[in-house]
This record gives sequence, C-alpha cells and structure tokens, in this order.
Amino acid sequence: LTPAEWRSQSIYFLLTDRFGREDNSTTASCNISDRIYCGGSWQGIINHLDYIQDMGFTAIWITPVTEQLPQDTGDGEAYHGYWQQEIYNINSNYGTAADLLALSKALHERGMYLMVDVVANHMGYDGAGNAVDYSAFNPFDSSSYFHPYCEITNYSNQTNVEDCWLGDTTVSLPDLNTELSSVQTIWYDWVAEIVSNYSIDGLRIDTVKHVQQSFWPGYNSAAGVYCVGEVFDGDPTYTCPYQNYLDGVLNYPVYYQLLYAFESSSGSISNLYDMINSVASDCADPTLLGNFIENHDNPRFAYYTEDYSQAKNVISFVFFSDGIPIIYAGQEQHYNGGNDPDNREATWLSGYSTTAELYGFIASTNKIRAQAISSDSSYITTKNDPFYTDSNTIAMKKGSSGSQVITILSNMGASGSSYTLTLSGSGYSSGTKLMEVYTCTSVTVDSSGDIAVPMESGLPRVYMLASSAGSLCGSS
Ligand code: ABC
Ligand code: CA
Repeated sequence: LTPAEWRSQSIYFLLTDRFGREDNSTTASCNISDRIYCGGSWQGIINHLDYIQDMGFTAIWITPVTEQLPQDTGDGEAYHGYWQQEIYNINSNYGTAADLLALSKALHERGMYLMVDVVANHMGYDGAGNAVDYSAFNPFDSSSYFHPYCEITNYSNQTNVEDCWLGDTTVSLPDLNTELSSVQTIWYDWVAEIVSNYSIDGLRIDTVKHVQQSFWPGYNSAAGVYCVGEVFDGDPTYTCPYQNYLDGVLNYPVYYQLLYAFESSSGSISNLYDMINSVASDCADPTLLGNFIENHDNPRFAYYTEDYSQAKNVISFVFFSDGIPIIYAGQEQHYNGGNDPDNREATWLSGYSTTAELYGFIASTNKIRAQAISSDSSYITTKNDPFYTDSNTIAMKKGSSGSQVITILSNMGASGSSYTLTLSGSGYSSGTKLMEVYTCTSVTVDSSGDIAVPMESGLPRVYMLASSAGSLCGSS
C-alpha cells in the first residue's frame, strides 16, 4: 500500500506473543515480569480478527517476525521479537511461514492490511558486547559487519547514538555497520523479499534514529510500501527531519504533549496547541505520521490516570488530528501497566470483552473517522487547525472548508462540570445544521456564528455537518 493509501487506515498494534493464542484460551497465564514467551501466535491473531475489525480497525501492526536468540537470558526471552539472529528464518514461537502467510491472506480477505515491524539497526546476543560470538548470526556472521563495541552513553551525541550499541551487558544488541554497502545490499534485498513473500502492506521500522539518515531512502524504496519509522524523541526539530528520508515517523513529539495535557485537569493545553503547530511546520507531511498515546515502550495512559473521560479525549485526539491513528492492544480494555515489561499484558486475559467501555468508544470513533473520510475527499489531507483553547479545552477543525470536522477536547475528567461552551471560530456560518456524533445531538450555528457546545463529565465532542453524518446517528 502506498503512503497515500495508508492515510485513511486505522491501525491496531499488537505484540504477537501477547494478543491471541491458537487454543483461544482466555485464562492461560502470562506472568509479564518473567519476560518470557506467553504463547501468542499468528494463528491466534487470525482467530481474533473479528474482535479487531469490529472495533473498526482496517490494519494491524505486528511485532518483528525474524528468528531470535533462543536463550532465556538474564533479561528474559526474545518474546517481543527485537533480538534477531537469523533474518531469513521466521520466529517459530509464533507459528510457521504458512501461518504468517495465512494471517496476511485472512486480513486481505477482510479488506484489511498488514504492517510488520522490522529491525535493521542491530541483532541480539545473549551476552556482553565484548564477548559476542558472531557465528550465531546469519547472514552477518562476522565482526566485520558491525560497529566496534561501545555502549550508547550520550543521547545528545548523534555519532554515539548511531555507531554505539543499544542493549545492556546481559543482552547486547550488536550494532550493524550500516554504512557498508555490503550491509545495505543485504538489507535492501531482504526487505524487498519479505514484503513480497508475505504480501506485507506497510512497515514499522525500529530504532530509526540509531542508523544514519542516508540509509533510509534506499530501504524505504526497496520496501515499496509505506514505512513509518520509530524516532523515539519528543523534539520535533529532531524527529521531523527523518520524514525527509522515510514516508512517515511515529508522532513522539505530539505523544508527550498529549499525555502531559490530558493526564490531569491541570495539564498544559497550550503546550499541546504549540506542539500541533510545531509538528505541522517542522514535519514534511503531518498527515503521514503515526499517532498514538500508548505503545509497548512507555507506561499505558491508564498508568497515569484511571479516568475514563481523559482516556476518551486522548483517543479522540489520536483519531481526529493529522496522521494515522494507532491503538495499542489492551488500550481498549483500559489496561494500566507501567514501564516495560509491565505494559505488555496479555490481551486474552481480558476475555476480549466487546462490552468494555473503551472498546465501544473506539468503535464509535473509528466509525466517525471513516464517515468523515467518506463524506469529504480532502478530509484526510487537510491540515488539522487548532482554533480555540482555554485552560482545560482545545478545539480543532480538520477537513474541507464548509464540511470541516470540529473536535472539542477537555482534560477535566469524569468529574468535570456541566456547562455550555460558546465556541467561536469553527468556520461555520450562522444557520448551519451540525450533529454532535458521539451523542447524536443536533445543533444549529447561532446568529453570531457560535456553536453552543454542551460540555459534561469532561467528555469529548465531535461535530460534523448534519447532512454528512450518514448513518452515524440512525438515518442515512
Ligand atoms: C529490555 C528488557 C527491559 C529492560 C531493558 C533495559 O531491556 O526487556 O525490561 O528494562 C526491545 C525490547 C525491550 C528490551 C530492549 C533492549 O529491546 O522490546 O523489552 O528491553 O534489549 C525500540 C522498540 C523496543 C525495542 C527496541 C530494541 C527498540 O520499540 O520495543 O526494545 O529493538 C531507545 C531507542 C528506541 C527503543 C527504546 C526502547 O529505546 O531509541 O528505538 N525502542 C530516550 C532516548 C530514546 C530511547 C528512550 C528509551 O530514551 O532519546 O532514544 O529509546 O530508552 C523524552 C525525550 C526522548 C527520551 C525520553 C525518555 O524522554 O524526548 O528522547 O527517550 O522527553
Ligand atoms: Ca546503529
């Protein structure tokens, strides 16, 4: 799938080991602090695609598929998939090559898409960086393929970040010398081949900031599908430039400000407002970024606040701002794990409840976004415009002028008071009939061009032209 085709997708991110088991168990234990395989598999994902599709997702992103270091190390097993040793084999803990193909096919038969996580920066080794037996790797079976061992010690020194090694002295992550044309050729050929072998539709690329920027255009073009890179950094002047080398990057700059703004009723809305504008000017195309509020590397949102209204607001933001929305498995069940490994709870232990509050909320939100996309061909490419803030509220508009979607978010939480927000600046003229599509409440823009927005319990509000709401509110 091309970048343009990915813009309108909606991504459910899961750790293959932690989402679904082939036996469909919802009770199989998964002691996350052990950091070992819990038994999730590709067939297990296939078995639960209804759960994902019924929430409105059109794509899944799965963790890396390559063969890993086999040991139970002092840092646990390679259940997450980021410690590869043999790049031409797949990880048999998740199933066979036929199972992975079956997953790809099952998705495509539903009109859904497959995004696979890939790692080019490093391999993984059970042992310290000065004691690596390079014959454990295929094809990179000698030290000559790697940068000499040194630990990353200084994130403000880009040479150190690129040439030294991630990991620790228990599991080292031997850092490939990606400047070598031999390494580049192997990776470019490999990525073209894996995309083709499994009919992969998109890639999430790991550790992008740890490889020189000039490596990425060749990789992205060999892949031939949309690539979204992980540049784990909250500074848009650092993160955005990577979009000149890859189709998109994960929106870490907005992630931090979104979290800080909504984790409490005293969070800074104005910092979020500023960051939306910074990203829009620093990134080549904000509509191709990957938006998220949770992933497997950071504490879940509910770790910071258990409040459901705040959780709903950040979900609405992820869907109605620029970029491709990404929800991390377990978010819909309001999981609240902290740092790695606590944030990697098995989804099956929720029983895949489809009556969970956030499961329903995400399903509604996906529907609203799909409706916005189908009723306005420019919705997805028009830049989000934040046009109103107060100390607890932000309002944004996105879409063609005359059919823009208006999103109003509040960080007040479920105990927030009921009041009417008189919202000006929406761009709608007096007399226009709008529909609030979460509650299906209609409103007419008043004679001053304002919208009377009934705020309650800190819940988000989304307005569309009543005539564009389609079947969202019952009629069509
Ligand atoms: C293992 C154990 C853990 C243990 C850890 C030390 O070792 O499982 O229990 O605590 C994989 C596994 C992990 C594993 C690691 C290391 O490998 O999933 O469980 O941890 O062996 C990606 C993936 C991630 C994956 C890897 C490695 C990379 O998403 O799942 O981890 O393939 C850095 C990398 C980033 C990486 C992340 C985990 O570490 O850049 O690619 N993620 C700063 C740095 C970032 C750094 C981040 C976290 O800290 O700038 O580069 O990410 O260490 C903001 C700033 C940011 C700053 C943050 C903290 O603050 O703007 O720049 O990030 O304000
Ligand atoms: Ca590197």
